[in-house]
Amino acid sequence: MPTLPVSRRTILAGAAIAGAMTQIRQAAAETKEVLTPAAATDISSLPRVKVKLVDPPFVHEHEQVATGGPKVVEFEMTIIEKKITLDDSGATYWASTFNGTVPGPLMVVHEGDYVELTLINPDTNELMHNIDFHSSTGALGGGALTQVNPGEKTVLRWKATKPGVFVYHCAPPGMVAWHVVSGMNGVIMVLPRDGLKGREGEPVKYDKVYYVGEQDFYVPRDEAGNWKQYDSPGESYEDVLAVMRTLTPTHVVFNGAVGALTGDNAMTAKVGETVAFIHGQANRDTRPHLIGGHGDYVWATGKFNNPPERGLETWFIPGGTAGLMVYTFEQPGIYAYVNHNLIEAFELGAAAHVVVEGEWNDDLMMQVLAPGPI
Ligand SMILES: [Cu+2]
Repeated sequence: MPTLPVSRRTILAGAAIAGAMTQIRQAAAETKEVLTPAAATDISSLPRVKVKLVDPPFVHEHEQVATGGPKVVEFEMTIIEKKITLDDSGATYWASTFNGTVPGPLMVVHEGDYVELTLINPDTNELMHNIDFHSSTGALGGGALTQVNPGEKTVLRWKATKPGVFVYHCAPPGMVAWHVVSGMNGVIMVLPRDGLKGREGEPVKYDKVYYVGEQDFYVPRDEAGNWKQYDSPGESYEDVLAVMRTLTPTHVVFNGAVGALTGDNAMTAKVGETVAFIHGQANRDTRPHLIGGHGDYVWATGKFNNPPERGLETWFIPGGTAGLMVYTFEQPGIYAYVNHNLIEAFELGAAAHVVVEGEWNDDLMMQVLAPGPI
């Protein structure tokens, strides 16, 4: 066990976690032994690219079809524990975040690239964190090699061998579920080097891409039914765990808060534009649906070695998975993009808007008679 400063996080880690910690460290040690011979691959000649991550729902600039061979793509993320506001009824939550946002930023690389992540846990934080990439291979997805206490940083490199959109999330021993439902998750997209393809091998290209991270939150209430407030993540831990164990979220939201992607923050598109929607849910099943539109190409479970489904109305994304839908807008208007458990969409918050400009097509739909007296 490492020497940790005595603080609440040590208490949270607790004796119950000691066993798991030992196992993880053994796994890390064994992984190191296994990895050492294979480390012979010389990547020193590969070009290095430094990517500046951007906040969701936006995605950093990237090529859809890769030019040149594999690269080492460098990312940096700082972990920030922060109190966020979930809605306008006063619900707040001590989120743990990658880079300050829920979800964490989307990363894009191509199959065969190396992802090199610098993960920083500033000493202003209270908790230990790490990162498990579902897209990586070995060592608990990197979780066993990236445990950082406040005041530490680490660098992890892994090869992107599986194409698809994949969840990444924090997974500290003994506190995995709590960190994941505290917002500490995101998505990485590993594109095929020659881009996305349909069932017949036709290229699938997008004009723009949006990234929606769906998050279930479990916010404690007091005896009077009011949202409880806390001064730190550690202080909220036991109460939040009690709500988590009911499996009944108080909030299911897109991008960290009710209304984060509606009104002035709505996504936008034009008629004729092809838009890719990446949707991650690190913990709970979901079923995205675009009201008034369709999923032209859908990788519901997000893995590009499988052919996409066509023309879907709703698609199912199991918890712990990211999916990709591509749609060419054919009509202007305000579309709602929702989790089609409509209670979760309209009562708990899982709804976004896409404002689409362009010419109305009467052939696709017209009001033959406006509503009026019978
Ligand atoms: Cu964490």
